[in-house]
Amino acid sequence: MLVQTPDSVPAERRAAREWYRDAKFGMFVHWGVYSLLGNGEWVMQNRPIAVPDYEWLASTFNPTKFDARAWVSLAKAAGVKYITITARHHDGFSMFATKASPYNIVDWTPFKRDPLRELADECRREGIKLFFYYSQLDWHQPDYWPRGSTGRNTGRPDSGDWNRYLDFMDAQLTELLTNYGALGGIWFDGMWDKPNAEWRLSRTYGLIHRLQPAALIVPNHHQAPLPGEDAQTFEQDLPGANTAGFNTTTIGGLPLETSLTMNNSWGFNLTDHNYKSTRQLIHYLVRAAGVGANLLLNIGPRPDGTIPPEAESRLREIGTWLGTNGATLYGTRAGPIPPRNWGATTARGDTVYIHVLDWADSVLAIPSPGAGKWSAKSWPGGSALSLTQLGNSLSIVLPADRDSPDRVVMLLHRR
Ligand code: JFZ
Repeated sequence: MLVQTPDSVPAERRAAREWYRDAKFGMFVHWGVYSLLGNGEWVMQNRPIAVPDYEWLASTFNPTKFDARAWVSLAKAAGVKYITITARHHDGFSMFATKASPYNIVDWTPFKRDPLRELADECRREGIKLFFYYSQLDWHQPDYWPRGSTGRNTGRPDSGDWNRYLDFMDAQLTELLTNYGALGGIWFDGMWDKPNAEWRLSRTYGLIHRLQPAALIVPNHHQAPLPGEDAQTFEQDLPGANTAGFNTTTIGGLPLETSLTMNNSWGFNLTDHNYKSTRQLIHYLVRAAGVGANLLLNIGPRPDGTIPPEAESRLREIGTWLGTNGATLYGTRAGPIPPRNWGATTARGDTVYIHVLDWADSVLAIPSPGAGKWSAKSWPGGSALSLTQLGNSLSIVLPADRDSPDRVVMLLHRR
């Protein structure tokens, strides 16, 4: 078993963790064979679809309009610092060139291209970090045996070799960490399917850290972090909240990330137009930063490789907003005032940013973030705002624009 004390994390990875804490905003991409059916990434399990039928479907996957440059240029316009994309989801289909199984986009489909290679090259050119989502759960491989709580209705034999399955995963991870340049890291998901299985985590994590000492391991198991892991993730909820029922752990000292769907689906859903508004998404991003967490905001590209217009327009609008307000989020840490109904706070050095998200009035009273005298300026613009200090609280006359998604106040120590 790997024993991890803070000192045993090498300098490269400590630096990568700080980079990741600064990043604040990532783009999550769920894209695969399932996108063809327009009913989310769980369609194989939910319908259910037997392995031979799904294999035929995979043989038709031909996303001729996929354009890595368009995707990465959208990511840049949105203001994200990294992309996390499904290299292999629970359906077991590899969206990359792999020698470990013919069931992959290059060998199995008329497309024959490796979209992850194209994306990795483009991300490197544009300074966006790339993370690979990798499912530990598999609904296709016979060796994923004994089965867990899902994947029982795909017509596989009741036998398999678990260790061979784990070797298969290690072989694929070796390819992902060898053939695509420096990665941001690996985003693991699916262990929850067999919580009591021997996942050989220390061996797999050791392999990853050996191949790329700066790659982060981001697990989506929603348990307390295990040795070798670099972040704590939350899903469909802010750290500290648990409306979706996924987030039952307490927040520890590792970097935090929360993933979110823009509508109600991860993988492409043809009829789900229930998108959150740009304003709601900005609020989520700000509230995540207010607890020190990154927002990993999902898109589900269509099977032809294009991105749904509702998702694209929202990403561009968030990016425009970040163009003006990004300095109050990127590189900050959770602010001194914990989340409030009215909003959230972030901080960089001595500067505190008060993000007023839901407050109808023109004056806001808050606890003083620290001893001494404070002054307030509006962001952007930097014009002085009237501030009255009364004991341990500050009353601030807010920037006038009440319709803005976030009235940002910059608080500075008065000298
Ligand atoms: C998982 C996947 O099953 C899903 O398809 C999607 O990729 C999402 C981002 O991650 O969903 C999860 C993962 C973990 C839990 C619940 C749903 N959990 O631990 O409760």
